[in-house]
Amino acid sequence: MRKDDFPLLKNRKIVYLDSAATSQKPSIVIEAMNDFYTRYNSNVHRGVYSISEEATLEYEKAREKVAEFINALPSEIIFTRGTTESLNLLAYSLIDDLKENDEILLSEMEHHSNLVPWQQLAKKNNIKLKFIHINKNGQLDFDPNLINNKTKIVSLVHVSNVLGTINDIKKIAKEAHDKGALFILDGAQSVGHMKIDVKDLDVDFLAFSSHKMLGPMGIGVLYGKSDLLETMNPFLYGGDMIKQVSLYETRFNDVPWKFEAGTPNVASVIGLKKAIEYINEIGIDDIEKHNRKLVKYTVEKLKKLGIKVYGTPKLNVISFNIDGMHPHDVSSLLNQNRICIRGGHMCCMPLMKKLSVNGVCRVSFNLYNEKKDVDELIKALNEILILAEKNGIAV
Ligand code: C6P
Repeated sequence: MRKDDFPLLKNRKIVYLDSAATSQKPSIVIEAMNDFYTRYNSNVHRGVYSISEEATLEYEKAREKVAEFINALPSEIIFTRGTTESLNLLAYSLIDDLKENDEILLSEMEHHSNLVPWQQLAKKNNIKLKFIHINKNGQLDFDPNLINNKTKIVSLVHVSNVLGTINDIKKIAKEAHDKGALFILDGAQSVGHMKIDVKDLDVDFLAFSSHKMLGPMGIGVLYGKSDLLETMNPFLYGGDMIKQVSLYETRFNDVPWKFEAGTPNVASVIGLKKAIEYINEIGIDDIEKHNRKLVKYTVEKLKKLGIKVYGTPKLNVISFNIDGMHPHDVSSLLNQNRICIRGGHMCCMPLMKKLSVNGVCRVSFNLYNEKKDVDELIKALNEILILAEKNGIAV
């Protein structure tokens, strides 16, 4: 699907299978950022001269584009550095709403960025962390009794970056709301890969990163329901997030700017807008279908080779191991065939513990991948298996 739109994939003779870490960027994204720096580079919300007004206009148009993409209002879109910063923003801003013995519900499949910030908050305020376990199919074993009237926050990943599981968010978000808890969604691996409608899912907050959905690095989004953002405290203080400042007092700006202190990453915001336009042009449903087909095809091929696949991957990512071989060794051997995959703990150490492994090998896709890429991977893995057998490594 339109591999030629991605200059890196044309310039380097590689099989790129690490899009869950970061996706490649189409040339229109790169060109839009170049255009900003060569034609109207200036700060936003400050200058009254033409190029600054142009930059502000493009920056705010990008906010509208992001909002439309997830069915939100522009005022509900906060630009951050990425999913990690969006989740940290929440953990800092919500700290005063949590008191001793309140509970936060997470799951065993969370990325460290949806675990460590809550651990820190829990330690500070003596809050209890609880976890939804996963079953042997790699799915959440959700028991509604895990949420009670002490639960203040439920924060879950949408699509696991290890197992490729798609969690039933609507069901758990409803349960959280019925018991008066907030629901936060980590959409790092789902936004840009499947249709996301925050109203339909009824999540209170959604965090995601531009660089995993064909956009530039260094920019991400926090969506929040308007009424919640209005009452929350800012996370960072400084320029642009204020309305009025005296020596001892500050009146904060309106949302979303209240949460965007300092000079933002304007070029990347503009790049993200182009990435969304590109995704819209191809069609999110077609992208999802394409990636699901590739996942199914790959899982079948891996299983035929006798390779252990973890969970029941559905979207974008597949994790596996070759018995007796460290994932880093498998990744290095694949690299000798110009195949790029990720090997290691995937920033999910508790999940690795649950799977009783130190790490996994992970392949992940985006719309530019083809069956041909999978065939090259399978051929190389087959050679690794033969080599392992020759060297007496248990396979
Ligand atoms: N996962 C991976 O290779 P940032 O780094 O802030 O853009 O995204 C953090 C993050 C949060 N949640 C999930 C589910 C994620 O997958 C990630 C990033 C990458 O799996 C890098 S560790």
